[in-house]
Amino acid sequence: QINEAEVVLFSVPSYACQRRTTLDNHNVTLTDALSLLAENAELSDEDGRGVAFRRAAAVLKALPAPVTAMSQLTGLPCLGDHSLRVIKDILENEASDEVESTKQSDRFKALKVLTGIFGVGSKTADRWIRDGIHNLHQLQESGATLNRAQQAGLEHYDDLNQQVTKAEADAITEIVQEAVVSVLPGAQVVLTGGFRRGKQTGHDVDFLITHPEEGREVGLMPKVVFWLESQGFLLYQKTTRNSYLEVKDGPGRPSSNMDRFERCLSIFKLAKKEERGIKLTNPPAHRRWRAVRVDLVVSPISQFAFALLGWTGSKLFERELRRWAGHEKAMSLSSHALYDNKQSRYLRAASEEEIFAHLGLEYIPPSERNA
Ligand code: DCP
Ligand code: MG
Repeated sequence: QINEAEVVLFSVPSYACQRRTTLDNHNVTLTDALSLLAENAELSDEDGRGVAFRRAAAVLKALPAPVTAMSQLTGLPCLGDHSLRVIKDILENEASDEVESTKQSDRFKALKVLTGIFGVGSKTADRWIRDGIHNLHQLQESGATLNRAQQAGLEHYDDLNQQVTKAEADAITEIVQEAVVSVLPGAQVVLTGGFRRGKQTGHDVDFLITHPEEGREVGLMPKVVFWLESQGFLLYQKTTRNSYLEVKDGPGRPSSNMDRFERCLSIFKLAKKEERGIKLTNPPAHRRWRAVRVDLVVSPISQFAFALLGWTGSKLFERELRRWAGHEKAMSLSSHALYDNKQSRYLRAASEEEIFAHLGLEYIPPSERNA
């Protein structure tokens, strides 16, 4: 006979955007294992399997206590046979053979090292591995052609694979703010991505820039980039132009999930803390700066709420919002707009709260979007 007082039963709604997921994860061992399998699937171009593992991990992240027995998982959504097997192995044997052997496999290790280069995706890494390239040394010896992004990525490999701290993100925020108001007074800068969700570290720093008067943001990015470049803050940058047009890119023409804002992928040269405020000229032998990945996005104010929601993440939370919109509400959500397929019209919103309301969802603040 089961003593009900001893077994904590959990209940979670099935879409991550219906749940509150803080950074307080009570099941780190399990979610790390499932995330590693997700990463391996994504690196192997098996996105479907990747999403399945990500969803399973996200369900465990939302639980209010550690899982101690398989019986607690009965009735929980998104836990497929494969994920359940991995969880069972870890609960019973403290580790999963599949996870451990994946972690140790030469292919996974090579994919991690090579995609750790900024500008290198899983397809390029896979091609290189087939050519016998498994590490940075072999890549440099191979004579493989690298594009400008990959060259910068290789050059700053160690810095870019070191987590960015909140303090560094704040220092970069000040620089970006100075650049933006210098070239367009009244323009606004918001820190997005993981830092907006309350994370203390991240792989990059993400910013969204707008101006309260529609249209004033046009042409802003090149000016910001020029300002940053002339002050010596950029080690690399590539700007892509805004290509979003409601009529052309509307629901009748669904393109990719990639949004079409004016966007700058960059690598910042950030002075070390003790050096900030001192102008960087010739760095001495022991470097006084580090390279940091920074993404800048410019949005017109009319799309700002959608852009903010779309750039705050987490990636799974975003994916689940779009799936909820499409499957449950017959709506199409992007970082630009929300379209109601039944009413055949766009639903405007001036805040994230309004978008959640349009979607029939309870508002989830950024700190609880860590699915
Ligand atoms: N995003 C997007 N489209 C892209 C890239 C990102 O919509 N092409 C969104 C989803 C992410 C957010 O922007 O949550 C920021 O992207 P990151 O890859 O920087 O993700 P995080 O900031 O969440 O993670 P990290 O802390 O590792 O930087
Ligand atoms: Mg980020």
